[in-house]
Amino acid sequence: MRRSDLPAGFVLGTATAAYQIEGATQEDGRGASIWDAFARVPGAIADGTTGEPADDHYHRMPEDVALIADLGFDAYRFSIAWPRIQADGTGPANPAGIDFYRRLAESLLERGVTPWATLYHWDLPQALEERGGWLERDAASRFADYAAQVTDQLGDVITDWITLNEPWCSSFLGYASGVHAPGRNTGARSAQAAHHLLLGHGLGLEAIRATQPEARVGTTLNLYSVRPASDSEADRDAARRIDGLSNRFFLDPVLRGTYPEDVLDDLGQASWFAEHAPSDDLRRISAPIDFLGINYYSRHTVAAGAESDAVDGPPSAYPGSEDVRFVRTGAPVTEMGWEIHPDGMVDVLRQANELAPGLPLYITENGAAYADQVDAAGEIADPERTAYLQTHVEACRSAVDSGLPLAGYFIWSLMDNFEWAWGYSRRFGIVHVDYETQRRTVKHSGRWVTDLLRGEGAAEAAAQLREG
Ligand code: IFM
Repeated sequence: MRRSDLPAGFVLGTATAAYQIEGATQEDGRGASIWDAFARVPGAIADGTTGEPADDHYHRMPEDVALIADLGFDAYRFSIAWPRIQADGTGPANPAGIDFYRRLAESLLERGVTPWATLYHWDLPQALEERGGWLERDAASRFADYAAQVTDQLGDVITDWITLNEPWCSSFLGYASGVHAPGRNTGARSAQAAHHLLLGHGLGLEAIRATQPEARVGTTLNLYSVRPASDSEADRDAARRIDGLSNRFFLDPVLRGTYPEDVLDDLGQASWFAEHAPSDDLRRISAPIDFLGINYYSRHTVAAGAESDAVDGPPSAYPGSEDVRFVRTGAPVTEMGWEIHPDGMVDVLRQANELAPGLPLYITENGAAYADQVDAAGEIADPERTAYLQTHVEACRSAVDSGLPLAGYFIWSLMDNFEWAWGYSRRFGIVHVDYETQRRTVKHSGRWVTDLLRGEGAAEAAAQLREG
């Protein structure tokens, strides 16, 4: 696989998110987010850690930008921490918060790397959660106000904007299973949070178009390739439900301006949506976007029948569809237990393209967690991650060759970081972070990426340069 196998102009980038890397959670006027509060709840995070200091990126940003540029990436997708801009989710933008992201964007541009900014990667200001969070319609208006201020003040240095990252996680992991912040168990009401998030996308999009007409704006959904474990009617219905809640419940409103009725029925939410999600909301949610971002990691194989550990585990993230099992197929999995299935990436790209033919698509996240070991020489050999990335880049090529409008691919993640409910116990980076010293070391997968981006031997030459 060579870079020249992909079309000219195909964007190759890497991604992170604010809470996962920045640290400095109480500096320069940053307010508390739902993740600051949730991480302090005993038992919420597997290893008992928080996003402090994470990768200390807030203080090491210049070094990290140099790393991104040296690795050879075209683009860097980061997120803006809402509580750095508005400590309590309202009011004028905090100049120190704006200044940090301006310096980040300018440093990237100086090194020839295009900044891509996500406005909401899960860090809702805690003050807004205390007013009901995403279960309240007002959160959407607050988000639009925040988006308008950020794009107004940073629109001269950032052109590519993503409104939301993975609203499925924010709504169903945050408000149904509660394994993510804010850790609430509201059952099918979590679908109302999803509507308010999507409305936030629609209102935010309008606000960005008004402040920065030349911006390229999209949103990012986490999509799964879903298939039934057998051809039985019950298993096919299970697949319909999981495809419905994970994929169609977000794709349809954004790309077609409708909610899938079967999913509203599964959720028992048809009457709430009839009353509270008027056609005007859907008109805004489905306003034209410049691209769709897709985060793809894995395939789900599902069967009828409840999970055996459902009684002891957290409430389902699939309210109304609790009678569905996620089947282990025996195919290789990453340390997250996620099945590796590169062809599924082409499936989800095709699914999106069928709804909006020709709309540019970007894989805004793809990557793998493995239990990396640092050897005696300080090297991190991670052949499984390299194979994962290589097969998914090859899947990009297949997608392009089959005529799908895939325009770019971002690796999750630049460096090891705070993996939400898993804390620091899962490593996704192509750069290793020693959390004791904050030393960054490029893993073998990172060298493979540099060779892909710049040609064979580039990684070795760069390493020699670094060593002086
Ligand atoms: O770390 C997350 C990221 O924040 C959102 N997408 C999935 C990644 C891996 O779980």
